[in-house]
Amino acid sequence: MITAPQPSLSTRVNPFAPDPNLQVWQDGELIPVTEAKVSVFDHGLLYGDGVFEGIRIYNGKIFKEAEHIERIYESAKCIALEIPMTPEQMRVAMRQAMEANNIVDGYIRLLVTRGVGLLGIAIQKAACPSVIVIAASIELYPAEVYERGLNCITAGTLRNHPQTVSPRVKSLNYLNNILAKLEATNAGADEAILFNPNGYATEGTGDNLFIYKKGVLHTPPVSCGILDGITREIVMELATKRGIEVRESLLIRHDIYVADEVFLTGTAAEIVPVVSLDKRLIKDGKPGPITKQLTEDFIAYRSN
Ligand code: PXG
Repeated sequence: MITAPQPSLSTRVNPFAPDPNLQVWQDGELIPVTEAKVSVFDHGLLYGDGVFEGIRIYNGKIFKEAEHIERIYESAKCIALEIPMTPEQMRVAMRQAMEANNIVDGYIRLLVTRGVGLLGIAIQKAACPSVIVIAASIELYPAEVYERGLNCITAGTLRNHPQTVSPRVKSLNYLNNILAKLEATNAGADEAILFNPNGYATEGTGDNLFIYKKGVLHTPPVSCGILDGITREIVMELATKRGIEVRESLLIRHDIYVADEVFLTGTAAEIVPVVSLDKRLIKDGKPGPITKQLTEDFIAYRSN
C-alpha cells in the first residue's frame, strides 16, 4: 500500500505556542522562552514528580505571595522534594520574571520538578531539582460566564483519595482533574464537581466549592480531600465580615441540587457562580445575591 508522506512532527505549527518574546526564569537565569528547555530525563516530565503554584499579579503586585510560597514549600515537603532556593530567593525570581515581561496584571506559574535523573522512580535517581517561573497573561472565563453562571456536572472521576497523593499537594499530576474537565466538556457543560470516594463533594477541577443555604455558607472541609485554597480562605473571611455564618460541612450531591446559591473560588476564576448541576437548576438558575455581594467584596479586597 502506498501511503502519503507524513508531515514531520517537528514542523507542525502549534496554535498555542507562547509569545516568542516571553522571558522565563529557569534555574537562576532569565532566558527567552524559545531557548528554555526541559530535559526528556526530568522526573517532572517522566513521572509528574514535582509541584506547582498559580499566582495572580494585580496592579503590579503579587497577590498572596507569602501564602503561595508557603503552600509550594509544604507541597514539596510532602513529596520529599527539596526546593534548591530560599523563599526570599523565590520572591526575587518571581519579581524578575514579572518585570522582564512588564506584567502589571497577569499570572505567575511557579514550578519545581525533581529534575534530571536516571530512568527509575526512586527520588535518589534525581539529585538536582529544577525551578521554573513563568510570568504571563492569564486565560480567564469570559465575562459572560460571570453573568450567566456555570453549568456543572457531577464527575464520574473521583477526587484523589486523601491517602493517595494528598489533594493538598499541588502536584504536577492533574490527570484526575483533567479527566473530570473532559467529562464536563463531553457533556456540553462548563465544569465538573468531583466527589470523594465516600460520596462527599470536594471541589471543581481547579476551584473550591461553596453553597449557600438558609443563611449559611457551607464549604467542604479540607479533610474531605481538597486543595486548601487561598481564595477559599479569603472568601470565608469576607463572608464572616459580612455577618454570614460560614461552616465547613460534608455535602452530598443533594445538598448542591437544593442549595439557594452555589459558586466556585480560585486564583484564576476568583468567584464564579454555578447555576446548575446535572441539569438541575440551582434555585432560579441565575447567579444569586450573596455570590454577587461576595464577588464585589473580593474585587475590593484584591484591588487594595
Ligand atoms: N482546587 C484545585 C484542585 C486547584 O487546582 C484551587 C482549588 C483553588 O485554589 P487557590 O489557592 O487558587 O484559591 C485550585 C487552584 C491553572 C490554575 O492554571 C489552577 C489553579 C490556580 C491557578 C491557575 O489551571 N488551581
